Amino acid sequence: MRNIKIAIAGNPNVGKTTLLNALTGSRQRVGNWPGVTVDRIEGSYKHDDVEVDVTDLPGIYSFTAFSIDESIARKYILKEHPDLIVNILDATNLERNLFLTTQLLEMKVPMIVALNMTDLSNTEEAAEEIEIETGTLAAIQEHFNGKVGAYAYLLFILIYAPCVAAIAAIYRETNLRWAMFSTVYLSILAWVVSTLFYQIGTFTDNPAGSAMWISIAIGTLGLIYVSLKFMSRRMVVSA
Ligand SMILES: Nc1nc2c(ncn2[C@@H]2O[C@H](COP(=O)(O)OP(=O)(O)OP(=O)(O)O)[C@@H](O)[C@H]2O)c(=O)[nH]1
Ligand SMILES: [Mg+2]
Repeated sequence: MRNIKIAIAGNPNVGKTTLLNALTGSRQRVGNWPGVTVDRIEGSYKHDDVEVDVTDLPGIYSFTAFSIDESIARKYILKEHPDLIVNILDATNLERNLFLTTQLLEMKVPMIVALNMTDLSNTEEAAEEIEIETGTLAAIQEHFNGKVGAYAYLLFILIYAPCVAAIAAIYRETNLRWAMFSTVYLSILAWVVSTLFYQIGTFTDNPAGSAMWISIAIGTLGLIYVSLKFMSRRMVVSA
């Protein structure tokens, strides 16, 4: 029977032991922190008529500093001559992970580069793109529960109080009362419109709650209408 040796290499905490366990059916310890595997772990499985020995190396960032983990990994690759290296990369941290890949390439051993953690990469990339913490993005996703919430929030932002410069301009062109009125009026209108949008959009999730909020929003709109009518009559009378 033919025998081949595979070494799994990569940064700490990228899923090397998880792959070894999946391939060989062993139950080595995996954990969501770096340095879970500090020694090399071996396992084997059969594929057709080939016996495959898999070695899970300790997680390292490079071969430049001489820590014990790095020397275990380096010695293994240079002395045991694996037939193949499987270099696992954390897809959410490609730049850092690829540094080790360049050093592995220089060792001239056939290599497969495998992208792991691809299920996490969307959130993390999106968070990086708009320069916020991943946790913030997760919180936004949780609180906005989908598209309806996000659109409702957009509506609110679009309508609500004008910025300070615009309020100042209104004040200059008219008077303080009118500036204050438009600020309060637009904020309430923004709340009414976004609430109506959100509650109608998610009505089936909680019909009773939505019906209550829709009535409150329509009631508020009615109240604004009545008070505007009342105020305009008073203005006409006083004029
Ligand atoms: N979300 C996600 N988690 C993964 C994936 N692969 C592994 N994990 C988790 O990532 C953590 C680290 O996995 P390990 O297999 O211990 O990683 P390792 O590379 O052996 O880590 P060290 O031994 O510390 O170098 C564990 O909690 C795994 O369950 C993946 O594709 N997606
Ligand atoms: Mg491990």
